Amino acid sequence: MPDRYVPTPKDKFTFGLWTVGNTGRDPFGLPTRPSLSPAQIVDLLGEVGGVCAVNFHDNDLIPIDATEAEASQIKSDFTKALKRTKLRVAMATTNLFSDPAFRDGAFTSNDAEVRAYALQKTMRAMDLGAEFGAQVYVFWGGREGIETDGAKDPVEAEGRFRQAIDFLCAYSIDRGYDYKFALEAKPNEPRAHIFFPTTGHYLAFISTLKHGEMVGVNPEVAHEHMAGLNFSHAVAQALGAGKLFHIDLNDQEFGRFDQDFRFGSANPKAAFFLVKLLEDAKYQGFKHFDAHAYRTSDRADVIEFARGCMRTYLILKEKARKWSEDATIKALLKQINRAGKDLDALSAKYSRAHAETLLAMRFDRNALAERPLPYERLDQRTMEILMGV
Ligand code: GCO
Ligand code: MN
Ligand code: MN
Repeated sequence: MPDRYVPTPKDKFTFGLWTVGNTGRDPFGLPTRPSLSPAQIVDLLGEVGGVCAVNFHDNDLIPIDATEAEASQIKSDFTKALKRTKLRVAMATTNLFSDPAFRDGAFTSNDAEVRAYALQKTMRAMDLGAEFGAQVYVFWGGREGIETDGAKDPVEAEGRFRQAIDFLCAYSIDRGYDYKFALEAKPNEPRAHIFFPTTGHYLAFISTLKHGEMVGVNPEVAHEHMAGLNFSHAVAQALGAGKLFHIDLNDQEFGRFDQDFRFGSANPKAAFFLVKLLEDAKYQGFKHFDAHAYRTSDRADVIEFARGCMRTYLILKEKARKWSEDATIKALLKQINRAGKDLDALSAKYSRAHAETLLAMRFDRNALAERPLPYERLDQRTMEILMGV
């Protein structure tokens, strides 16, 4: 039987240079894998197979202190690797967190010169992304936060962040770039408290922007799980607002440090409902695996890691179809979702007549409370489908 879980570029799966290029360095230990050049990482992704595109931070591609000659050599090697592997660039972003200049944030820094430098660095990184055809521009404010609340006035910090995004939207428009901005929330790590800790915070923030129409969100599984939240609910809200511009797929044990695990490896049931949500909603954007292989992995295992992310997505996609077509599930859903056309028509739109009708209705609370809700059966059947029974 042919393998049904082989990805193709049409699946729009992407990886960042920093994901498969991760060297295994952590706060306690040195790298366990050699550092690869951008071109070598693209070649590795070519070997993985079926990947659509690659993403980068400005300094993943061009080191912060590279000379012009070095930069143009790197770009030319990178371009050749993209050609060789038939990969493209989907998303670009700015590294506003590694350099010590940004130790207290970038757009929300208390230092006007740091804020100006952050804008300059982002505009240059936007130019770089556009040069390679990136369509999405991600903003992850890793250092935009505090350890002690006395350090920053949070109202002022929010205002500074808004001003920066307004400025950069205008820059994108002025340069004729077709970027969609995607704001990525995270509650902590590396700061004790990062501003805009959840996707919901950013969704509310977007409505206050001058060019809110070009700004959406980039939710990440691990980040909502770090906050103890249901990721699918965050994604659903973004979908409902028409703001799911990008997504970072990975996995994360609840209550742990930022783990960036292979997609679906820690919470397969949550991953299943997420894939089902994205597929049901016909999400058309890029699906970026912002994850990295275990520190113990060698190159061959990194390739397995990347294949595993995509394979798990495709397996869960098939499971989602099975779930929707399953006779038991269908019957249960029918039982649970009690239709009421006339009632729905009443509440669909306010009119005084509708209000009067609702006010005059008599509800049998006891009967309502007695209607069966066999969610145990539903969940058990879900688990059996997932476990392949
Ligand atoms: C993290 C973040 C980053 C961002 C990346 C792109 O936890 O470190 O997820 O990987 O996604 O900087 O903006
Ligand atoms: Mn992350
Ligand atoms: Mn991310």
